[in-house]
Amino acid sequence: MPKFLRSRNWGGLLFLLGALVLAFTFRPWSTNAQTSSDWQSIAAERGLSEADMRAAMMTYTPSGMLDEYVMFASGGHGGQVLVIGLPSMRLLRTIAVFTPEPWQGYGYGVGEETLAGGFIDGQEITWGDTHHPALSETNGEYDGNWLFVGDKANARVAVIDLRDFETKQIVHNPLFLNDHGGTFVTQNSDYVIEGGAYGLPIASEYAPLADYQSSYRGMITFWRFDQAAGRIDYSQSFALELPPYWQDLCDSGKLVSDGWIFCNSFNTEMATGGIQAGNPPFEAGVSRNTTDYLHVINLNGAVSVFESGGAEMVNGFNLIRLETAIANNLLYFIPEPRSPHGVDIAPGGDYIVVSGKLDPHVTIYSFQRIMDAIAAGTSEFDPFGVPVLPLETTMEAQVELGLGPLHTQFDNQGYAYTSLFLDSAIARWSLGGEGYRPQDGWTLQGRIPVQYNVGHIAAAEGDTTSPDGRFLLALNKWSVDRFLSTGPLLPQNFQLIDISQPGDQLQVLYDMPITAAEPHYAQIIAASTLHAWDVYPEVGWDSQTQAVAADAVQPGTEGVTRDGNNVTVRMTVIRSHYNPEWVEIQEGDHVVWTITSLERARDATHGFGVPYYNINLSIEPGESITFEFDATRPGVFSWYCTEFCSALHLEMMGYLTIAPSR
Ligand code: K7E
Ligand code: CUA
Repeated sequence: MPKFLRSRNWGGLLFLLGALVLAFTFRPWSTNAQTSSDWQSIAAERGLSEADMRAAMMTYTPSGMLDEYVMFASGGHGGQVLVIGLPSMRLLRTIAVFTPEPWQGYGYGVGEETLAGGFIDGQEITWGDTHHPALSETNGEYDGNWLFVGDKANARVAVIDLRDFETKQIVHNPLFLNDHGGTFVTQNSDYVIEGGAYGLPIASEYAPLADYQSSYRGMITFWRFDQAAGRIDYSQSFALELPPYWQDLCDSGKLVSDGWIFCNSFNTEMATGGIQAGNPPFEAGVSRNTTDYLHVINLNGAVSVFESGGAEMVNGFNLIRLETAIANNLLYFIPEPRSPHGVDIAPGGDYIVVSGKLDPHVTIYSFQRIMDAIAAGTSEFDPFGVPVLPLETTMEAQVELGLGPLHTQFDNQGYAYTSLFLDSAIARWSLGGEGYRPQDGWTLQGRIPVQYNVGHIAAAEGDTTSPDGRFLLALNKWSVDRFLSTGPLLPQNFQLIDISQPGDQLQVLYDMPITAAEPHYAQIIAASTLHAWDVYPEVGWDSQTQAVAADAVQPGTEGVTRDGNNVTVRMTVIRSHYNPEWVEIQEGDHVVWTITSLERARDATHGFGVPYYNINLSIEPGESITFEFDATRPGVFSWYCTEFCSALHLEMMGYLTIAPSR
């Protein structure tokens, strides 16, 4: 029998159910009252337990009722972000980030400039691997303004504007070609942090693997975010050179630890693989050591060094060299057991939790103890001269949780939650520190199985200084038998878990298949903090600049004009027609085409799909879009509206005729 059914709260719930049944049964005004036998027979027919019915009541969201939370989940190598409502687990929208996406018109007439910001040395890249989304923060609380997300594949960072849920900027640090520990923000979003991943020669120039120690390096990038502009300021951003260990995940200090960054690492062995040459494979070579290094980085100090000219310009980007970092006390290491993955800062900023994939414990470091150890000095250094602080004096506690601990989240009751990849479970444990649960100490409180092989977990407002508790999401890598088979490629499984009850009472409430590559991480924000626009604020809006476009088309000024081979099309759109409906041009023309939506009604979006020329726009109410193309193929092209916008939507079309040149 599940724990939950034995709990005291079940009695309360039964009472509530009973009361509801009575209320419905005796509603004199009701013409189709539900009886208790209806409830019971439906449950019996479908084989639902009382716990199932509780889960349904906690998640079921009738038509018209809105969700309390919004979750932003990365979309893995689908290169996008998924927006999901909680507790209903309804997919609200996808946000195209690193990958063109036709519904949003992203890469098919709009967003080209944004996507091009992420091309590397002119190389067109049309996919990304989003791992860690980060909501912008003010004073350590999500403020609902911006979302950042990193691309592990190509070491890029994107900025998404949460007024219209669109990607506005993609940046790439030309010194490095992969990342993982990104994105994380400082508590006022001054910096967006992008930690490196696998060791590489700086700027990915050629160096043989035999020269790994001398020529390869690790890296962390601090992207300066300009809140007023809503953009990363490339010139004020800088990177820090690190030894060629594999930096894994990072988290940003907060409150007492504001201004410090923590990254775990692996491969302090500096293994270079080579299974084909008889060497141990990476998986073995990288896990030989019993400890790797927690990186403790003094960001405030690094900013001072950068501002006083301590960075070098390398390949067009500001880089603080490793020697400079060591000389200015910017970098310290602390041993962390074993093959670590995941570093998470407690809500008070006072504890740092590290998991070791091959260690059944989580290790908790105290920020105060780390500061004391730095002040005391050390006589130990890594091979690159980085000071190594002792594990014994900086560690606050270790808690044994189970096999394969990865990632930790926090709630409002002084509990922490850690995913157990190998055990396919979530462990709840108490933070024994002051302000958390000193009465319980640092102890395991309970575990709940999840299906299966959980990676990250995300708690409601979980990365803020004041998490909400209530809900925790398990981002499971494997779904195996949870859903009907759709062939050999299976979805991931998101499971929503109720964490509102104390001790070992935890319940899985909902399973949601995710069919858009592998989400790695998610953040969950109270829906009331978001202030998305219903429609663009004014007619003629340019969503790139978030202001009225200078070239927006005024009604009455529509038409097609020509200057030599350059054709300008000025078009408006409103239900259910385009104006003009004919665009007659010549082969060889270069066309600049602006479409302005005159719509002010919510949800009155129009599309603009043109065959052959690979153009498809989403023109949202008030939006103005300008795109260009070369009329290379003569013929007749019927464009049409791709959104079913009105009863006469099918009539919403027009003809582009391109006469052959002679
Ligand atoms: Cu999948 Cu954070 Cu990239 Cu762990 S990461 S699971
Ligand atoms: Cu406009 Cu359909």
